Amino acid sequence: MIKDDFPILTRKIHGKPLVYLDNAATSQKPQAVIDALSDYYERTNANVHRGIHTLAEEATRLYEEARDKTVRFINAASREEIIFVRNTTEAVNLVAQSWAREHLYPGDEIVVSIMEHHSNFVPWQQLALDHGVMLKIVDIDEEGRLALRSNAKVQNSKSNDLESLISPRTKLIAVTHASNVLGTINDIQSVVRMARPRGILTFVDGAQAVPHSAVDVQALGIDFYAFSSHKMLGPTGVGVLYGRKAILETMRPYQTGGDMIKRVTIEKTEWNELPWKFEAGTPNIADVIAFGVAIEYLAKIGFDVIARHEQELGAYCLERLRAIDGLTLYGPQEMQERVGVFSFNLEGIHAHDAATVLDEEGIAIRSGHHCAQPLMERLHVPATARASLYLYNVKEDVDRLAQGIKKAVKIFRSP
Ligand code: 7TS
Repeated sequence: MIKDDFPILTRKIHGKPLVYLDNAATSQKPQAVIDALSDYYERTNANVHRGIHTLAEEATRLYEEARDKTVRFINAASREEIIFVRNTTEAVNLVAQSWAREHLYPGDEIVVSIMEHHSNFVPWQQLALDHGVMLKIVDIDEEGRLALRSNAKVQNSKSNDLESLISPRTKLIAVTHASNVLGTINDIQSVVRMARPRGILTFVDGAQAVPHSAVDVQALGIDFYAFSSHKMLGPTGVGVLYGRKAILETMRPYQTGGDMIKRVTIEKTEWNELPWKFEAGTPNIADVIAFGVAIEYLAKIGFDVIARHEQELGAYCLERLRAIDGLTLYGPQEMQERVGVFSFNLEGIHAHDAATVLDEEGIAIRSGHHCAQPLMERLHVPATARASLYLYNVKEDVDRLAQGIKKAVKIFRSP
């Protein structure tokens, strides 16, 4: 059983076996990833890209091998296109600072969607405020799908679909691949088909997509892709920015200092080559290496197996949740259109109260605004409860969730 590879899943919480359903916040780590971290510090620890002693060479090789694994993982064209950062948030900020600041002018436009996590919203909003750039927001339809074209059924306004929002001044479309609240998988190829012929760049937030399915950045035809190691079995503190080489070459690093230079004189500095130009300072060596092990772990199981498991378990979860009286489920109602992220509200019960009852049952879910406040406003709710599945979850976890929710309903609705 996959579960057996994850030591934390044997824990008891309030005397009950842990059911971990907060995978959209962060995933748990298999023993192989945990071992990679301690192995590195026990056997290899040294700084990278400088020393010529054996440990330094070994650390550099392992660190750069993790980059090669990442190249294969998302099918980038070359290792120059893979930049290690701290997380998805930092990847967005890198592009906002290094690309957008230099390439956008007052009156230019950035299009984002209403379902973005704050990570892929606030940096663009702030840039827009500072530079006189306009931020346009694509709406969703009644099932939480991205409104791509004007014939999509948009509740509030028919003109807030992507096609209608694009103008000759649009320079960038930044959208999430999968929503951390609605679970919606967005049709990125259609977005790219609208963007590329018009010379508009695309930035895709892959934080919730990469853990669940094989992503091919070249097939998608996107310009930037960002994701976090910690949501796909790897350690915290590592994120990836994929950028098309031709674009990265036109960008100036926004963090400068050690490791990212070729030559420094008193008067000026020549940048290092890609990808190191964007990796200023000593990187997160141990965690990057362990991230490489997480990629290998996922690849060994295979995304066909992972996706099939999540689709089956997700369909079961949808069915169990829908059967609960007074439960409103957000996002697409068909499992094929979503990842295993289920946000819901229970009539008359605050999401935090539901989550507290579930915690007492040993079940970890998230409640709150999920760092997506514009979306909460759009859904007219202050918060939702959210259960999110991953490859180690099983049917019994979903059964425990359903029982826990029913218990919460009983407690809070009893007269
Ligand atoms: N983008 C999406 C779609 C996300 O779900 C998250 C994190 C991020 C970006 C930011 O990732 P980070 O690694 O930079 O923090 N989402 C969540 C969540 O849904 N609950 O906790 C974190």
